[in-house]
Amino acid sequence: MPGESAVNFSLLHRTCKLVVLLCFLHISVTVVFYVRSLDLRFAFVQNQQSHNRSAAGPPSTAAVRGDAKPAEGSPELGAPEVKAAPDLQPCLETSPLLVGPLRVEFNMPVSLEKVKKDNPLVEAGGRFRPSDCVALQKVAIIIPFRKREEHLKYWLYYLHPILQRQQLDYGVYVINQDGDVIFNRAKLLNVGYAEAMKDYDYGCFVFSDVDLIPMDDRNTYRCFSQPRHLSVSMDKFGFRLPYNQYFGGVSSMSREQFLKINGFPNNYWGWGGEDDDIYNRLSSKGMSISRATGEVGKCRMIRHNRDKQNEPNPQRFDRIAHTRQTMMKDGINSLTYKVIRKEKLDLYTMITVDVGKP
Ligand code: UDH
Ligand code: NGS
Repeated sequence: MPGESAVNFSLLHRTCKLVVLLCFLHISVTVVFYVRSLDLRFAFVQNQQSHNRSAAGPPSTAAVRGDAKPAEGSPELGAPEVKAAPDLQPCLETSPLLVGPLRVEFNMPVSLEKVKKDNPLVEAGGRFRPSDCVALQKVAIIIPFRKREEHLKYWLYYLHPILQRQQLDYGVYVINQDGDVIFNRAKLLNVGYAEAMKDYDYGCFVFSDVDLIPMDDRNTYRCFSQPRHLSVSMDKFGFRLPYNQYFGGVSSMSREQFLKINGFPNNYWGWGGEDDDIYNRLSSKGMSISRATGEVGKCRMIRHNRDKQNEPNPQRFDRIAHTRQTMMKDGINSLTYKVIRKEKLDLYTMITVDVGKP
């Protein structure tokens, strides 16, 4: 019927109009979202370029011009690297990113992939420097190492975020003793110093056992006007110093302080005494030990059994009795070793080294 077909046609016409309108709406919305996403991507790229070396934190943590105090210690330690970033101000003496006491435990599994994902601003070889201010010190962190992969994962997991919050220009060096001959902690530390100096103009050296984690980020891993003992109150000693001259675990020294004592002894094979020898060296050169308070200096040790080929050194008592006579002959000036491999890994530089045998 003609009337019925007219009604059908008008219904069809209206439906078509609605479909066209909906299509138009859909295309418009798609275009708007596309343009906005382009904007965002552009902004993100810009952000990456200006912050590609930044730690997460407030927008500006630099000192207000003229307010920044030089770092405690020699001018060389505090000298910011003006050449690298001429428009940046020195970082503040106390980083505003610090959070204080930290929960440290070792009962969860940790993977290097996760640590890498959690620390996107750490660069190859375990290098970092803040992007919004010039770090007050360039710090090489040296870890003596052999067959402690599990401990190293925890160390990297806890320390990278802490060191970034401390606004240090730092690099992590794991000095891996090759082979199975008896372990030599102090010689590995000397190797770490020598190898790190080939990489960058470090002015400060932190020497850390792989199994020690600070429990407070105010315990800054930097150098001071006197050599610093950083593992002040360890859980295994009931959060107290075992003895006043104790200088084991984690310590820091500026390049000048290290060179003044001719570095560390090379002839302590096996466990014990090398840290006491280092203490003797410092004290014989008129230096004293600086420490954070017991509260700020708290740290946890990852429990472990004695390693193979690191038995107590029977010669250690005799050696520490003669530090003053031997120290200027045995040290960084008499160091010999052979680098087997140097690998710039995502979270640290691993240097595998043949340190010889007794
Ligand atoms: N280290 C290694 N591999 C070794 C030996 C030592 O990586 O085979 C490194 C590591 O960084 C370690 C540091 O050297 O943290 C000091 O060695 P250590 O941990 O053996 O010294 P510590 O005084 O322990 O911590 C001594 C043995 C404790 C036995 C406890 C038994 N319950
Ligand atoms: C001393 C050792 C140090 C050692 C310290 C703590 O007796 O090397 O104990 O050891 N000195 C000598 O043996 C001469 S610890 O309890 O951490 O194993 O660092």
